[in-house]
Amino acid sequence: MIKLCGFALSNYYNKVKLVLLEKAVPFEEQLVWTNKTPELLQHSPLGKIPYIETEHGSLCESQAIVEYLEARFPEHPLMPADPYAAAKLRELITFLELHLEIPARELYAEAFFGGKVSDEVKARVEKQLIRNIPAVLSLAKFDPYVGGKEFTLADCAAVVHFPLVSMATKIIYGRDFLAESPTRDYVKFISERTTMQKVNADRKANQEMMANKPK
Ligand SMILES: N[C@@H](CCC(=O)N[C@@H](CS)C(=O)NCC(=O)O)C(=O)O
Repeated sequence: MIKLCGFALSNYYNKVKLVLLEKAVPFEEQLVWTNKTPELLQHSPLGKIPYIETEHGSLCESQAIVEYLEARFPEHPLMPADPYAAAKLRELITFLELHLEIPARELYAEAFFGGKVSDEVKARVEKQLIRNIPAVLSLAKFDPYVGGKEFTLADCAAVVHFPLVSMATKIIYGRDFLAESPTRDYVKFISERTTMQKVNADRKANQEMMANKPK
């Protein structure tokens, strides 16, 4: 059985978990924090979560994982068969992660974890986000799903990344950079799915556990 390793507060963990739930793939979860233990580094060389364990070995990087799941469990497809349509969704996922979530991630230490981010970093990230957000939104369809008429892997990424970008920019710059976009209604709509309700309930429980975790 697939074992999903990491913690449920993580957006990338939840992207993979949502894919597993949507595809109705049986899986178990193992709580792994990101302390850089030799064991974690063996599965994930940069010590990041999530990773999965399969009967063939482990696999990290959420996009590699979900593409593997999609190929290995063809039931309940989350990607179209048409190569161009599938590539357009991969393009969208790349924009959502490489050009939106990853720049915003530099703010999380201060926005969510009680740390401090320098004014220089804040100014650089602000510039990147102001340039990149219209590009991401130009590719997103919200019709009603982020890539068009069907629920796909792109939704499993978008629904976990948009809220973090909104919250982080609101906290750091006093303004939600996605406020003028359809992302808020979209996240609400996707959050009605029973699969996403489970992801969110587990995330909240993990957040409480993390708050009480010895440092
Ligand atoms: N590109 C990675 C990103 C994963 C990632 O950044 N995970 C975070 C948790 S949300 C993490 O492990 N952070 C700890 C670290 O970077 O040391 C993926 O898609 O899986």
